[in-house]
Amino acid sequence: MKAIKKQLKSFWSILTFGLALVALSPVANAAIWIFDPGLGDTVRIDSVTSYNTGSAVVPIYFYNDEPLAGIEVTVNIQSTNITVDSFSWVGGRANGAGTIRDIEIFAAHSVTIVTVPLTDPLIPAGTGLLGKLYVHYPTGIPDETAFIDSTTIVNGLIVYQTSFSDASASRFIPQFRRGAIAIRQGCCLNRRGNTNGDANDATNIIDITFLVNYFFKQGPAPVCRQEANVNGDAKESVNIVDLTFLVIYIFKGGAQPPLCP
Ligand SMILES: [Ca+2]
Ligand SMILES: [Ca+2]
Ligand SMILES: [Ca+2]
Repeated sequence: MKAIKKQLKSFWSILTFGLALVALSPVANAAIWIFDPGLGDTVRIDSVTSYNTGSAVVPIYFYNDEPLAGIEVTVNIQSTNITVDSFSWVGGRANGAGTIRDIEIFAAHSVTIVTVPLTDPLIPAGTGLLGKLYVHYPTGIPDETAFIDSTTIVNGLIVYQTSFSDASASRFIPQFRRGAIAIRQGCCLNRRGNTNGDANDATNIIDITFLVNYFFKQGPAPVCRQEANVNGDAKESVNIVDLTFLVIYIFKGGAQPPLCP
């Protein structure tokens, strides 16, 4: 992530310079806003549930039926509990080597994502991932559902919104499908120990394997922190101590994991 951030900083300086030139240009002053020239292009924010892990990852998708010379997406999370950390283009459709990518974070809960291909081809018509938004929140807050909308308003004025630029640099506003982050406490059922979160709440060797993969093989994180905090320590820490607790319980007849909080 550090390398990406460093890269972004240099991209941002190039982009700022480019935007300054555009602002000074008389041609750009006649900036053309047009209606979507083809079928309805779309930006779609996914909806995710986070079980008190303190973080969430929200995929953002886009559809375009003509090649694009630029994408600007503003994402505004309607909760003061949730803070934007970063945005990753990895695995997305606008991740080409010749593409400027940048993010600008406003007021912790709002971020604008800008991407501009510098070299041909432009972002081709298609559908798929733009990238993933990383956020965090304090653990232990009451359940809430925070909608993720577009547009950042500063002092009553719309400052940033969502737009696409077509091949002739004309901007238009795509359809926007808002998403949500649901924060829920109630993920832990009966006793702790179901680290892989299976639907039967079973605690067995598969949960040991799941923790081993998470700690040592970059496997997915447990979705429920309280289930993965197998020894039930007060800080809800998930670490090697929990793995050891589970191994002793399953293979050596050790103590049962404690009840959920
Ligand atoms: Ca359980
Ligand atoms: Ca399990
Ligand atoms: Ca623990």
